[in-house]
Amino acid sequence: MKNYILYLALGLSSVLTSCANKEREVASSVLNSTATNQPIGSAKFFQLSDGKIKMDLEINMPERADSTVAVHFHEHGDCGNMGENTHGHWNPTAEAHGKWDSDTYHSGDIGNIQLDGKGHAEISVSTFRWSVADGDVKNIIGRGIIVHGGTDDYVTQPTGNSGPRIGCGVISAVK
Ligand SMILES: [Cu+2]
Ligand SMILES: [Zn+2]
Repeated sequence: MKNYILYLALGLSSVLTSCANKEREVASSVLNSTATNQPIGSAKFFQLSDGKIKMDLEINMPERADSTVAVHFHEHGDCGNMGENTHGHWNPTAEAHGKWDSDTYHSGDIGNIQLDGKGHAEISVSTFRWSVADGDVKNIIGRGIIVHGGTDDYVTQPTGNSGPRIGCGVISAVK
């Protein structure tokens, strides 16, 4: 009987834990080629139980196999004019452009991503720098995501000299 109660308690606590840890998708973006308007990838955002938001980013650009692209969040969620309408890097903390997790960087400075022999890459980034709360300066909803065809040098201000805008998406809320 004692064992039975113990197992019941363990079972219940694991159910509660798994609910609490469940990642909820809160936003997403389809990335399209600025040249052809065809999909080249996606970003999915999940609210984590520790308060961070996690982005799962996938890129598929066979024409860019075995090269790097550079990814940033840009200010405006408008991919018109070959991505130029997204304007500059989203910068809610008024920091300098830089490498992710360095001393100073924009909150969407994802940086360089290595594509494999098929032009594919998947990365995950989790951070307290993002939110999906209305009125929050960290809110990522409605921002643009730009894929650049060059290499982010992490130094040149305010862009990293990352090259042409080859892909673009808009971050939308998932209800
Ligand atoms: Cu950029
Ligand atoms: Zn930047």
